[in-house]
Amino acid sequence: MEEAAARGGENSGSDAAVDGVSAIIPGWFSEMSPMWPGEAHSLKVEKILYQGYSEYQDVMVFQSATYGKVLVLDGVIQVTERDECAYQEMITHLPLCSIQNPKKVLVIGGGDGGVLREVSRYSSVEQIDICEIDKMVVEVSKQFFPNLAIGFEDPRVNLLIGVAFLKNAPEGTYDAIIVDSSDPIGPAQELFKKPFFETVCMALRPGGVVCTQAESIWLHMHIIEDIISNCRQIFKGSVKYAWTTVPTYPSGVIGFMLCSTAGPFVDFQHPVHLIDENDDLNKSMGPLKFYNPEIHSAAFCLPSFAKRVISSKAR
Ligand code: SPD
Repeated sequence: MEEAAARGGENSGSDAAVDGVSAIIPGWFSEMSPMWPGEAHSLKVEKILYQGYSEYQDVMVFQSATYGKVLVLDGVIQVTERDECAYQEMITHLPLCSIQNPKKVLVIGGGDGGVLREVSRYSSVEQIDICEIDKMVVEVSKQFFPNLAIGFEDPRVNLLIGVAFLKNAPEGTYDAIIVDSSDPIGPAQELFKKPFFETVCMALRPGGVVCTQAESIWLHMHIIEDIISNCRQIFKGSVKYAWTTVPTYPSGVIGFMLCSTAGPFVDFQHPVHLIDENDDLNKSMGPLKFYNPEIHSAAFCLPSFAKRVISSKAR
């Protein structure tokens, strides 16, 4: 955490200069990582609200000047109050609106509760299991991000802290699995590897769907190519890449890998459940801020440079 605080924050006295350019601005949080070398998006810090070390990672919450409260794990922004909707709504509704009446849903990661909040909108859902490795993330979210952690209040939610859960999940159980992970450095590394996708595939019912965080087309095409190649081997149904805009994530965009198992065909680009302003889904938890059926289909349209790489591999 000292490292993260040194990148910005009110305690930073550093004004290190590289080639005459101020590299670290006191009072700002600058997000640096080998996953996005040579760039750092910065947010002005009003106040650091929490800093702690869990068994797995550094956990920090700060009040930013323009994006509300910000949750940072190991120096990387996970959520800001202002733009979290663009990520949580898309990673949830892209898969769940692609199948009829999802009943059993598993969330892997997602300890802040934002994805649970979105899954809770579905009256067809009977069971929501969430498997999060780090209980500190859950506790910190409950303390500082009530609008995300509200997802834990749904009585259909079963919270499992730890890693073993998925391996023991009975075969063919879930209609949908949502993998809301951090980046593949640190605790989430395994969630980007082939054995993990094999386990996910086993846990899904025929024609079941998975949606997993799949990084940025601007920065991580090599990671995306690896994910697609693994998923093509493992998932015998559809394999598609979609993306959304999240201003506080590196490069301002992030993508999702959507796959279905052998069974009833899933046409991810054309949702079978059309949520609109008057939909029952929206009433109890307030209206959706980002997702709609048009943006669902548009999310699968890729810029040419990415289409050349991804469309040749996806199906
Ligand atoms: N580069 C950061 C990617 C973070 C993705 N996961 C965010 C978790 C939000 N529930």
